[in-house]
Amino acid sequence: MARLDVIERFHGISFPGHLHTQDSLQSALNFPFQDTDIVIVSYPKSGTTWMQQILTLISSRGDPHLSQTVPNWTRAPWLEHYYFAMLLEASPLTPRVITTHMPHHLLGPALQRSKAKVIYVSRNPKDVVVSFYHFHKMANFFPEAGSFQEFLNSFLEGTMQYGSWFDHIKGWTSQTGIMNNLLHVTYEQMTMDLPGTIKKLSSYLQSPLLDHEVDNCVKQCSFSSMKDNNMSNYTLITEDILDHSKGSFLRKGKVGDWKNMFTEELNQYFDGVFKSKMEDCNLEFVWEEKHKVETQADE
Ligand code: PPS
Repeated sequence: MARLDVIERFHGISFPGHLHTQDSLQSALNFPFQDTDIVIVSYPKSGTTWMQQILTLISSRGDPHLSQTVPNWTRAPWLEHYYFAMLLEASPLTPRVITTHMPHHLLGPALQRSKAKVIYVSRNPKDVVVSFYHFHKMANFFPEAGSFQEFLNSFLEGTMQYGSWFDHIKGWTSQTGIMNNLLHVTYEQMTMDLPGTIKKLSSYLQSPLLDHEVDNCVKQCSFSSMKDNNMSNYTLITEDILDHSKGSFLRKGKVGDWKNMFTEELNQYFDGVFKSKMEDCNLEFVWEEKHKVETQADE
């Protein structure tokens, strides 16, 4: 099933037909979650693969074997992909780790029927859109990216594949305090304090790790180690689907790379749209390392 040019429209959102069918999307909404399930929820390019790696390592108590022998999509398969059932069967992790990019208004009801633990991963949307733009250039199952400005417009309008970033983050994070089994972790927290984030996650999952186990997780979850690992760097995907000559899945792995793509004008435009779309959201974002912000303010 290549279907590289197919787009599936589902509840007003576009999904790549290479990975999704109407049946697989509908099955995701009816999935019988188990109370022991761990569910990674993210908008694309927010640190999903990184979280899959971290949860694999927590589950293995720092032992690298599974993270080095089983691809990330089998360890923590995507709920809405058409081959989900087959991969879930093959996944070696217990408890099961399931990944999804679905928005809350679609997946919330299925999750409510269980006590599955949800980990919502978010990232500065400016870095998300830059990462997604580069990924569109190498992934043959997405439409042409066009110019960065065109891509950014579509991101801000919420018309690109996987829908609106704004609806996604507001939908899921508005559940903090309502769903008592939801933990919100940011890409920036993982960057600033990976050992601390791993400890927090392992406690949330009621599987606290010893210090040396945390150290082993950190080693296997570093950008360089994941980039060198065929089981997390997507090089197993053939060229007709991911054109590796046009980029790397693990591209830069940096906080603030958006500054290399945004002009001052685009930045102001983005900030204006962000302000109006996030007016009804009181999340406090820390998207830069604190000392760096202070240093810049001092300059
Ligand atoms: S996807 O397609 O939705 O599954 O993509 P996702 O995994 O959410 O996001 C890919 C970006 O995450 C970066 N990444 C990391 N950054 C730092 N450290 C580690 N270990 C790491 N693993 C993945 C990856 O490089 C992509 O970001 P960019 O900015 O493009 O480099």
